[in-house]
Amino acid sequence: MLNNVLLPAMKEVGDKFGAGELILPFVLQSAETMKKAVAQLETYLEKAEGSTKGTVVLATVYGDVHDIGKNLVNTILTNNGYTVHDLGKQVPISRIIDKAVEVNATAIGLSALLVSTSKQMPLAVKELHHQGIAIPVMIGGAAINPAYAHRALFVEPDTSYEPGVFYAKDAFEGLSIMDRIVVSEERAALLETTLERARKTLNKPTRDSFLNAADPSDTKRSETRILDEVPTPPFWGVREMTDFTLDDIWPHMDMKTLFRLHWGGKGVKGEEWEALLQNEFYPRLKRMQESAKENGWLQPRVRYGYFPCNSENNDLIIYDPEDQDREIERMTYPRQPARERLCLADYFLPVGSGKKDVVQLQVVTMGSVATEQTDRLQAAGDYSESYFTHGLSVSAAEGLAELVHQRSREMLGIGEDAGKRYSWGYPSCPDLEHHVIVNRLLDMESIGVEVTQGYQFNPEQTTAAIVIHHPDAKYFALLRTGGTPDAIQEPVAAADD
Ligand code: B12
Repeated sequence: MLNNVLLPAMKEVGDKFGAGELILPFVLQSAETMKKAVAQLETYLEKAEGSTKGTVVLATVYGDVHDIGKNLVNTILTNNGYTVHDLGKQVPISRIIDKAVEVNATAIGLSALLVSTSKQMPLAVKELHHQGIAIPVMIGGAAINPAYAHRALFVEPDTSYEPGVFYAKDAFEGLSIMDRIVVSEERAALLETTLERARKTLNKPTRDSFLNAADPSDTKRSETRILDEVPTPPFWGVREMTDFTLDDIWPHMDMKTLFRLHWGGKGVKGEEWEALLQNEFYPRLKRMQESAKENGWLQPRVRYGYFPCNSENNDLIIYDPEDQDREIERMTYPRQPARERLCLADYFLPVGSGKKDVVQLQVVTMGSVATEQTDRLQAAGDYSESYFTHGLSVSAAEGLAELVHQRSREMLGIGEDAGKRYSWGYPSCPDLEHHVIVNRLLDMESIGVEVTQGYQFNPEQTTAAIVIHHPDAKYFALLRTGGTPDAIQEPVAAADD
């Protein structure tokens, strides 16, 4: 029953997903059914009877709290015949390796959200190599791509990690990699093609080489206008914004991103899309918004502030709101090496102007309850409900960031489209390390947000931003030439979080 009916059925579900005939939430509902059916069968099955295709130790890396991706991989592998040991999030490399050795893992699976935390992956491969442990490693996550895995494969410039390092763009690619790893001829072929491609990648420029394309000694200001007047903030310093409800957030949510990206409706067209909206997404959204209000699993909080500031070369100098000539923080931004040679600092009045400018900083979160709700549903096998819940909580966080930005424009008395909001980790301000400075300025702990070792925010449905009032502000990338380096450079989302 398992091998001739259920597993082939799940394979068919995977194929339909791959062909764009079935969206992720419905794949997850199939996995829920599979889980219940297998639970029935297991009462008759002796575990030893080879009822597993292989063992995978799965983890979200140290410093990273993003687990929806990992959970999807766990769900797809578990319900396609693999035994998964899911170690959770923020997992140190030593614990992952110890578990993999203990359970004689067929493979290790690592997940991360950000470039900063993804750096744990090549470190883990080096440690495995160093300890002489030969277990294939699969990696995935929003901020990496195949080239990243190619680099992680080479533990020394001319030494590759023998069992292989494999990038998977989604859970089903992870499944097909596993299905090849467990068949020795297939595994050898996979390793060979991966090595071949990796050797080619080694000669390509890395992300860092692009970021470092921005020459820090190039500090000559761009042609960006120096404003005569700057807005007066409603107050100097930091406050918690409290005069809003979830009902105020919903209108600021980007429905297209929610339905297409966070709820997996990408690629559905025409009548089928209309039907999905009318029969599924709209009624579900209404139901979940009501449930969030009644059961309190979305707890939005905001810290924001206005600081006197000036630019100096590529630096944004932030002064003490109480003593406006006293410098308290300084953030250096990369300058485009070509084209308009833009740099975020240029949007502020230079020190020499003799006047202080104003910068707004904000951090918004949906709180840890959203994550607990998502984890509870995942643990109970309600995979699709967990996915929808994570999606709505993420979209609400983005909506809240937009609400705060809109309110700030009103308070500054500038047009509703004036200025721009930038989040660290995106091209025009790539340094996630700045989150530590922003935390000092905004005291994020006071609304339950911490910055992890990987410069990520915990709870995960949190975003921070620098808001620039300059009417000419625009989003820009540092890239000099085309071609994709080995990690995200161009913004995926239309605008910064
Ligand atoms: C949703 C989202 C958010 C949400 C939620 C984030 C969260 N923690 O869940 C919010 C709005 C809160 C957010 C915030 C931020 N974000 Co954001 N975010 C995204 C977005 C749009 C989608 C990520 C996502 O959830 N995808 C859906 C899940 C299911 O996919 P996934 O995790 O990638 O997993 C799948 C595959 O990758 C693969 N996979 C993943 N892991 C593994 C492991 C194995 C073994 C295998 C086989 C497969 C596999 O399979 C999974 C299932 O198919 C991405 C861009 C993008 N389109 O990917 C940017 C992105 C990740 N964010 C980015 C940034 C910068 C941020 C912020 C730092 C911005 C800021 N300064 O505030 C914050 C940080 C948040 C924090 N907690 O620290 C950047 C990261 C770039 C970088 N420099 O590292 C990205 C890449 C956008 C960009 N273009 O630059 N973000």
